Amino acid sequence: MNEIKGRVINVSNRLPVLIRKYAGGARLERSSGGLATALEAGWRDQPGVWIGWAGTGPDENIEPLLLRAAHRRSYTLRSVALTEEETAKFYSGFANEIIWPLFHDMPSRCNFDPEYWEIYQRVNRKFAKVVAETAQEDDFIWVHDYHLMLTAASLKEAGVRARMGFFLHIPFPSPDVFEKLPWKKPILKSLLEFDVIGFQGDRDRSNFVSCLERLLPEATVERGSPHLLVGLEERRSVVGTFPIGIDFEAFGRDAARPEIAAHAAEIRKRVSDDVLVLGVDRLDYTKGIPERLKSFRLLLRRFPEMRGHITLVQVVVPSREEIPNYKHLRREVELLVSQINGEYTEPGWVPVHYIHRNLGRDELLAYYRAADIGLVTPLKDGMNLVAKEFCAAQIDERGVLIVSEFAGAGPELRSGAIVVNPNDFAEVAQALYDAAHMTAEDKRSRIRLLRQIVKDHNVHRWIRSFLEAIPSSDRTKGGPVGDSWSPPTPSKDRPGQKMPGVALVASALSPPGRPRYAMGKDAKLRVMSSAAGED
Ligand code: ADQ
Repeated sequence: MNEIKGRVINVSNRLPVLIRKYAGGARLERSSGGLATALEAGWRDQPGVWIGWAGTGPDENIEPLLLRAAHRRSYTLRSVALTEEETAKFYSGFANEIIWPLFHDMPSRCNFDPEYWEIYQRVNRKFAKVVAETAQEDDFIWVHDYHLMLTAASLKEAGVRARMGFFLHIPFPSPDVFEKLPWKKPILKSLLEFDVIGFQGDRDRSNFVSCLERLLPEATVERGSPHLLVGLEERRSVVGTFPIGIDFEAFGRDAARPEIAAHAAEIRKRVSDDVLVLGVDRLDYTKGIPERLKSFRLLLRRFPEMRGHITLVQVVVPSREEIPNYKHLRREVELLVSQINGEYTEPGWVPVHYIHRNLGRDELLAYYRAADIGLVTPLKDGMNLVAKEFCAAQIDERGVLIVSEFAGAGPELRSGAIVVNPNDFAEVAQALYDAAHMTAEDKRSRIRLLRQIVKDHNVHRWIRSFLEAIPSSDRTKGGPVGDSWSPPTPSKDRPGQKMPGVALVASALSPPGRPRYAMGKDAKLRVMSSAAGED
């Protein structure tokens, strides 16, 4: 590992704690979402600093609350205050009305308001200022996610000499989608100011490289081992794939507690003691919740014998409620739930149980343990930690995971999961039917495989592998190759600086075709015709 002599300074839009104001004062809450969950778990015992927004404005004295939050942690917390305008135009605006939909391949949902870009630049400089006040030369600055893609350039302008890395938790889109962004070149160039740039999967890294080829042809790409090395002018960046994981041991250990088992048994008794299907998501249009509900409705239509025997519990945590797209989504989901329940409920059986709130960790674990099928069907997702949490909590080795091919977790877990296209309602309905009829033996062998993968690719390994990719400081300035690097492979066809052609690298990295799943020998398979016209 490249030794970090100083501290690791994590920088993300949100701190792991959120300060929520109410009439009589303010209180601390846990931030929701995958980034906070993963980093909190991975960083639990590590020293360092975490810089981010606590949900508060400039005139609020939150120091005592932050000190209290840091008391139980091994790292300190520093907040970046945002004004109301910045919250609206940087966070809700540029980050969540432009980059979030665009990077999830939904450009028609983007609102390319030029003012958002102005404020995005301003807030990135603001974060960089706080980091510059905190960082020392031998620290490593690790910036997380799409909110902060411009910070490296500002940090350098401020004279910061520490090494810097960036990890994108969400997907990186293909050039045809990315090029719609009016500010595409400054964003690509700013990313190349980081010493390490990390993506969730090969698909994302390959898209990034293809975007460089199309939009910054002057950039050079060399293949190192295991990462790529991208050069622009005098600079070089390591570009790698680092699939994020969870704290497998902690999940498994906590799921095994007797009170969780008792709670899970209670859920099964009250909700369904037959087949219980579980969906857990932030309420976000990328998570494919309406599509999932339509697939479940199709299952009930196509397989009447399943009625009364299969129940979907859909848990959603409220998210980004100030953005219009999210308000519509909530209404759409609630309408679908009530339509399905209105159509199919029978005495003693409600087909969809809908929970709209943040669950505590113990309650979440109890639902994971209670479930027979984990249904994780985002339309697009960087990784999706719910898929991994579900596997880790399956200590009884009886749960089946159905996962979208468009989540980072899809390719990673394909050997044990049923992989589906979330837009193909018939396929998802069939997968549910198959999972419900899978033999105990087949279920056990699949979930064992999955648990092994999730255990091996855990959050600690993710952190280690990212930090190991940090090049020595001379390397980033085009100096000699550092210890952790294999020499780049020169192109035979086109000798010179430029790698086999960026396109060649990109195609070599493309994920293989989607595998079909194999059914257990006793499962009752049915061939379904197209669902056209039914939904
Ligand atoms: P998210 O889009 O937030 O993360 P995900 O990875 O699924 O998505 O993480 C969600 C987290 O929130 C999970 O830890 C889950 O347990 C928790 N959660 C969801 N609903 C909940 C509820 N109702 N109550 C309590 N907890 C709930 C982003 C990217 C992902 C990527 C992560 C980490 O979009 O693709 O996997 O970052 O890199």
